[in-house]
Amino acid sequence: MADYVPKPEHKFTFGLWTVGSVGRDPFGAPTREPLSPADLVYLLGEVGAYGVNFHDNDLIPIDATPAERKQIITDFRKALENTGLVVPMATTNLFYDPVFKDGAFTANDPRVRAYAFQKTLHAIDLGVELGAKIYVFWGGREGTETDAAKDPVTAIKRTREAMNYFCEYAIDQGYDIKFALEAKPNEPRGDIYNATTGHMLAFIETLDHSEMVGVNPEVAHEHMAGLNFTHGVAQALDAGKLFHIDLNDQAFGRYDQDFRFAMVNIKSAFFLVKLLEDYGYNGSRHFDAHAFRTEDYDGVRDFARGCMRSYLILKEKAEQFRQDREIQALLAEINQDDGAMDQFFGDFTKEKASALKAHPFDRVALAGRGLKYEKLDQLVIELLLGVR
Ligand code: GCO
Ligand code: MN
Ligand code: MN
Repeated sequence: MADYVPKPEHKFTFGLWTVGSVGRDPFGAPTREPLSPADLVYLLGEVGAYGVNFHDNDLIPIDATPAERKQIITDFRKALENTGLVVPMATTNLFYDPVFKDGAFTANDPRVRAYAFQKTLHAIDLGVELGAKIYVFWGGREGTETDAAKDPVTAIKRTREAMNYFCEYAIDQGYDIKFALEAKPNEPRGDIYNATTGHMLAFIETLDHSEMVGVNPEVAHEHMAGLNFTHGVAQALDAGKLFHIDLNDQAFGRYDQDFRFAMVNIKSAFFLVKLLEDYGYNGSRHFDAHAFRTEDYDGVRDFARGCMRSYLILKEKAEQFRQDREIQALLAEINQDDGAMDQFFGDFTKEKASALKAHPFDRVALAGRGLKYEKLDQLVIELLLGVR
């Protein structure tokens, strides 16, 4: 049995805002004292993470003086050097400050939109300066509580204009960076545009530089929409668009929980890890979650270690699934193919279509075959429960 120790090749990353969460919620004040960005890097170094990601204002407060900015960056860089952590991803905070109460790129006020562009340009520069190769766009405020207030087509057009602009900016600066769009259906807005990973994938194809833009799907966000996260990720993988991923957990039908990875839905977490490993996803495994409000910083360490450990355990389970003779025999049986139908598939030809139209099928016999999925699924459950 493996020791489940995180290693750099696992590319486990955390945001400053995740382990740095002070336990505030809509009903209660912080339960933990804030730590500096440098201290958070040391904490992540201690638990064995590979990288740290940040929003511009997680690192540099929105009203910091140039001297403060310089000092923070110096301390942060030193912490990175001392711990060996890297910064694979950066992003912009376009949701916290009251100026963004009506959104950033989709705000109705053109001055707010221009300010959001300006803030993003500076934040991209900051991310690149610290080594980020992936830049995430999460439009938490890009939505509305009432469709009386904003034309949804205009909102999409404004988002497109923004993404086209930032792609051109990155090209113009010669930055080695790709953009990853993160969907969420609601929270903090009543409804957020481009609500799911599927929406984002379709939207990306309308961009001028779609090759520079992919997705950053998040477990909790798709679960909030009642969707199968693994299927959304599969679609992104198939499209070559899985640039980043936000791992956490979320009970269906609840508020935005940001729980420790695999804490609630072990089975769907298993199929997700299996998918990522089967298809050789080689981007960051980023945990966008935070410790319970009940915890002190030891609890935060337990939380961070737990995210990575559960991922590695599930990775081992995925390997066990591949090695399990009974499971593999069932899969072989389920997917049996004598090649007799090959003549009808592949590229369309008139002849193939005529032959197919004339072919006799025993529909009743086909329908009558039991597929053994019950047996297969029970084997998966037993594997996950540790009795195989
Ligand atoms: C959320 C989002 C954010 C984003 C982050 C990085 O629900 O608050 O998941 O945590 O991932 O802003 O873009
Ligand atoms: Mn989230
Ligand atoms: Mn996220």
